[in-house]
Order: sequence, then C-alpha cells, then structure tokens
Amino acid sequence: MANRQRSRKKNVIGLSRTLKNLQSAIFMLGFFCTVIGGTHTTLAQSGAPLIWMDSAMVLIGYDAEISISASGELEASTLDLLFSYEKALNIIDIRPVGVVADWEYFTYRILTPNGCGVDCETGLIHLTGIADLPGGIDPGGVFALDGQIAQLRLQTPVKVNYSNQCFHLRWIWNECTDNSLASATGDTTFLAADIETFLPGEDCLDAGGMMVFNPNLGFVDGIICVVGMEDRGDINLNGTPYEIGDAVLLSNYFIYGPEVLHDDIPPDYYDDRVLGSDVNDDGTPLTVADLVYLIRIIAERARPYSH
Ligand SMILES: [Ca+2]
Ligand SMILES: [Ca+2]
Ligand SMILES: [Ca+2]
Repeated sequence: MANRQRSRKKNVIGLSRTLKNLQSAIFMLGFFCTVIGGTHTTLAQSGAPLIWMDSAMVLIGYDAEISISASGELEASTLDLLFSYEKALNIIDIRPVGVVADWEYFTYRILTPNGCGVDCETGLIHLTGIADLPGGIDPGGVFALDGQIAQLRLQTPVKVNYSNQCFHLRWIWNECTDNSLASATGDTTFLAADIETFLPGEDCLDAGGMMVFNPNLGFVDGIICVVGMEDRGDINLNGTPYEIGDAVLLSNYFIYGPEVLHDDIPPDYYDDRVLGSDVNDDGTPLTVADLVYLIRIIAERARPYSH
C-alpha cells in the first residue's frame, strides 16, 4: 500500500512538472512563431528556395536535436554551409539525413571565428557535402533536396545557471562560397539572396568564365532554449521544498553516492533531484554548501533563493 501511494504521488508530481513545462513550452513556442515562423512562412509562400534550422526547447543538460532542412524545389550536387554556435553547447553528433545521407562525401569541421582567441565563446561549424565524387560509386538521383538534409545533436550545459537561456545557431558569411550550393549539373552556384549585403566588399556575383552565380537562397537561423525546473530545494520530489526529508536525502548522497538519487524503476528523475539540490543558487548542484544552506533554511536561519 505504501508503495502504491508513493508511486501515485510520484505520478502526480511528474504530471504537474509536465504541465509546468508544457505551459512554458506553449508560451515560448508562441514567441518563436512570432520571431521565426513569420519569416519562414513568407519565404515558403513565395516558393523561394530556403534552408533553415529548427528551433528547439529542451530541459537543462539534455540533448537538442536540430534539423537543417531545405525546401523550394532545391537541387544541389554540393553543399557548403557555415554557421556559428555557442561553445557552451557540446557537439555530440552531426550527420547527413534524407538524400544527403546517400551522397558520396559529407564531413564537418569546427572552426574558430576570425579574430577570436582560443577561449572564444563562439565556434563555427563548416559542413561540406559532395553528391558524386569522380570515380567510386554512382549514387544515382540524389540531387533534389526536399526536407531534412542534416541533423545536429547538441548537448545543453548541465549548469543550472544556464536555465531559461537560449543559444543561437546563426548562418555566417566570411567569403562568397559560404552557404552556397552547386546545381545538379555543376554550372551554377546558388548563393544567399542577400549575399551582397552580407559581404558588401566582395563582388560575389561577378564570377567570370562559364560559372553563373545565382543569388536566390533564403536562410533561417536556429535557436535552442534551455528550460529549467522549478524544484529548487525539493530534492526528494514530493512537492514540498526545504524540509527535513530533502536534507536527509542530500546527506545520504554524500554518504552513499549518486545511487540514492536514482529511481528503482523508470522513469528516472535523477536529473530533477540534481537540479533541485542547488539550494544556494551558485549554479553548482550537489555540494556540501547546498546541504549547509538547506539546513539553515529548515532551521529558519536563512531564506530560500527565489526561482
Ligand atoms: Ca562517384
Ligand atoms: Ca521535499
Ligand atoms: Ca549549489
């Protein structure tokens, strides 16, 4: 019976947490639709070729899956894409998807922006794809880009002081061929529609020779927002923060290790308990200072930090 009550309580807490996140998600999704969706709709309605990155919202410390997609009846035999990311994000995986998964060559490199030192907070990701290399296999009809072309998996920082922050993925132009596609026949290179605004001194449209540079691509940046929990001080996740049970569980963590913060059966709310333990609001969970501050709050010698 005790187990059943505990299980039901956990489900109620889980539902309440889900609803809180859902409310935040709906609010922020509305915001994104206003900021990003407007641009996207206008370009899609005009039928212009468009390459865009997703918007995503994830819990702190979790992975964000961001797609790079194409529309507008784009055809390409090569891809040369460059965008920035914030190095607080940890790159887990970047892979080709859709028809690009069948291309003969796809790679990415991490670069440092010009004039930015080794401790630069921003990095660049340079994606290169070639549908058909000379010789080797013949990948066949893989030139129509319609839908996803690449998938990024980026881990958000586990530090709770990143809670409710957004990280931007921005298309970058350092030279004319950044963010360009070669046509299926290879005789035309498609560039950003605003290339002359991005690189005003470069004269990117004067290719010379037989090459045609066609500026007609739209690009939409991506964004990842990190949502934190509002369970500070409620380490045992029973809905009541700053109580003796929370202090007992946190002290058991120091005695017995992380195992005490895991659930015996899925779902595992370990990450929620860790986030809830940053009682002293210094961005680092699971410290002795958190336990000391928690005990002071319980003894009414200190006040909780607001969320
Ligand atoms: Ca080949
Ligand atoms: Ca509690
Ligand atoms: Ca702390």
